[in-house]
Amino acid sequence: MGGALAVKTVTMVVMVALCGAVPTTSPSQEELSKAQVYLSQFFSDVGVSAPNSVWRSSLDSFEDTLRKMQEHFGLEVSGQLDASTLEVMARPRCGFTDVSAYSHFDGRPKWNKAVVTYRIIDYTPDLSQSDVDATIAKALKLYSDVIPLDFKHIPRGTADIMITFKAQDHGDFSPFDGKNGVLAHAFAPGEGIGGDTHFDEDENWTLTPAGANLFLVAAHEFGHALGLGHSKVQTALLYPTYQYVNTEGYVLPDDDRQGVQAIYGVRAASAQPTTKPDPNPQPNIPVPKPQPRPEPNPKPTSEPTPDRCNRNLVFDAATSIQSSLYFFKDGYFWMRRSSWGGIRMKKIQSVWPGISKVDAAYENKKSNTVIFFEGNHYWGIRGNTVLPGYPKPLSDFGFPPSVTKVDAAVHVSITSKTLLFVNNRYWSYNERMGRMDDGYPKLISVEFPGIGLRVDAAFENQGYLYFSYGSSQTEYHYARRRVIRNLLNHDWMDCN
Ligand code: TQI
Ligand code: ZN
Ligand code: ZN
Repeated sequence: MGGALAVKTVTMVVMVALCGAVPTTSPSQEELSKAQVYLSQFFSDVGVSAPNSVWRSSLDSFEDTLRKMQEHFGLEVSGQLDASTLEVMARPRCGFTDVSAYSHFDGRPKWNKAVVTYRIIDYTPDLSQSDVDATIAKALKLYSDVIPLDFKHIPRGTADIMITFKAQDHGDFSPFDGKNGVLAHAFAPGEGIGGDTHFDEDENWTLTPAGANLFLVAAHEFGHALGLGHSKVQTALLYPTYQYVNTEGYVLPDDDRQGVQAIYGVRAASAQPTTKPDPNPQPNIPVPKPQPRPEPNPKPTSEPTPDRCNRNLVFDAATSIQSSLYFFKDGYFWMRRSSWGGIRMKKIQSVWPGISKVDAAYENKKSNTVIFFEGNHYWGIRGNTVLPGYPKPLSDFGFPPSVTKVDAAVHVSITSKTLLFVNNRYWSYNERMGRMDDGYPKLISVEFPGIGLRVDAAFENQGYLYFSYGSSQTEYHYARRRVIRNLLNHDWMDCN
């Protein structure tokens, strides 16, 4: 067994914004010690000790760490354990921090076929082609050894899993970021880009503990390409930090095996590899009945697609996502890149399986998260991935039960608040505190005179807010609280 050598943390983003609030209590001795435990768990490495920290009292550093924590959550930076600080500490930590086991993507997308094809479109110069071929095959075999699915290599044409090595922008919505950072990504099972697995060519791909080990990264990505989300078990392959382990005789860790067998079932014993008996006998995972899921891709001919060049175009929703603008309409979206123009249309389901329509959307650039609302629930999205734990009911966001649909949403960067429009009123959500602001809803026409009575899509672009109602739009300067100009939705669509 190889010992764990290099441990490298790769893009672990912790979401803390959308947790429910809990009742407050008054500070006590017990709370003080709980606060100490909390700070040491979550903020121990955040505070930078001053050079003279050796002789500073422990109370000083407690207060300093507390200040960091208060700053992080947008609380008053008092260094004191006040009621609102205790309240935040008592909140459940959301996102990737609460650890228990494997996860699946929302809607549990899977391959509904016994043979999944893959094609290696281009290679990395870091390794020989035959090493890449063998490594990819070996990484896929980890899964086909334990589930009733076979992988077939095809040298040309369209395969289910298209594999590439490319740097930077490579034609999807997630450009790579140069050496380190993101190493690779994979799309959940589905038509088109579904299952495709991209490796960042700017990495130093290796078959050793140094650099990015292609076998381990590919094995992790193929887990995603088969429908696994991240696991909370530290020893799992799908745990979201990279840790080199000996790849010799490597078998799929228990947690990942259970996760993938829960989707596809268990490969019959006769087909199990005979060379290395499984040291951990397989518990009988109940194989779930195939779940009713939306058709992956209904006949393209029967479906009218929205016409972006209609001057009366009404949007369902709009948002920025990184440096692009996304406009949603009838289950489709148009992506407009701010850098080089050009507009592409896609079906929402093809990128974010399980989401058929978007009523409202906003981007929180700080947490690198996009929220989509549909009907009475919402999803958290990062890149092409639906975050675990979604969808959630609108009530989790702090809406009263009377709100069953959000018309539009926009995050205002300068205030870190998100405006959420419902009928003729809007709410304000404090992203730093993770809760709705008091005193809302307010009337749109009173607080934003000139933008109309309602809003059905809103977005921020280049420092301006855009409020769309029907086919028209107002460009608005938030700080100056005034309308700059009126335009049409159509004006964004590069028509004439
Ligand atoms: N790529 C990320 C990953 O595959 C992409 C990603 C971020 C993602 N969030 C996601 C994919 C949520 C699915 C679901 O996790 S990565 C590791 C690990 C990466 C990371 O380049 O950061 C590995 C690739 F686990 F070590 F962090 C491979 Cl093994
Ligand atoms: Zn990609
Ligand atoms: Zn991953």
